[in-house]
Amino acid sequence: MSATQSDHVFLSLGGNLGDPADAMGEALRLLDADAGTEVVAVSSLYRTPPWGKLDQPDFLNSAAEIRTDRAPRAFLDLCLDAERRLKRERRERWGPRLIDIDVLLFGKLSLHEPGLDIPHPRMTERAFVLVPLAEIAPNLEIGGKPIAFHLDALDRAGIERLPSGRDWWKEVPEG
Ligand code: PH2
Ligand code: MG
Ligand code: MG
Repeated sequence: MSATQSDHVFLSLGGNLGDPADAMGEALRLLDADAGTEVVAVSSLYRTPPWGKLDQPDFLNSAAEIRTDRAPRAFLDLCLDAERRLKRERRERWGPRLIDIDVLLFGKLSLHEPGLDIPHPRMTERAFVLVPLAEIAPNLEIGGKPIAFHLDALDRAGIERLPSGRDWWKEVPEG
């Protein structure tokens, strides 16, 4: 992919240990600081019941729209670097803290490589992914169908939009 082409990328972020909002905010600021990568829009924060493994704390989730001229693999590496950096820093300073950054969509690309499955194959099954995503991209189509169509099929019980607004990630916590 050429360095001048800029792709719209959608991410899902989440965590349920320590201060996930702080970790997600820092991750988004790290991505935004990359030359050629810009955070275009971020959803509110959502408190979501755990999906899959139920006996764990509630998650905080959000979605973000990113513009990048990085190729998909290079962009994924940037996300993984941010994850690793946060996990490492947190472990050293205040104990474990989890953050997960998943690449949902990368422009209109369809990629199926080790570690890089785009569109994310399970994104339409997860309300904790689609609810925040629909806030920032209400007209998005996934697999040829509107995001609202996919949302209608999901159980959204217990998902709570927090009064964070959409600029929460810009605030650098004190201390
Ligand atoms: N992430 C998981 C497993 N379950 N549940 C919610 N609500 N939110 C998540 O981000 C999440 C989850 C593994 O990545
Ligand atoms: Mg995940
Ligand atoms: Mg992940």
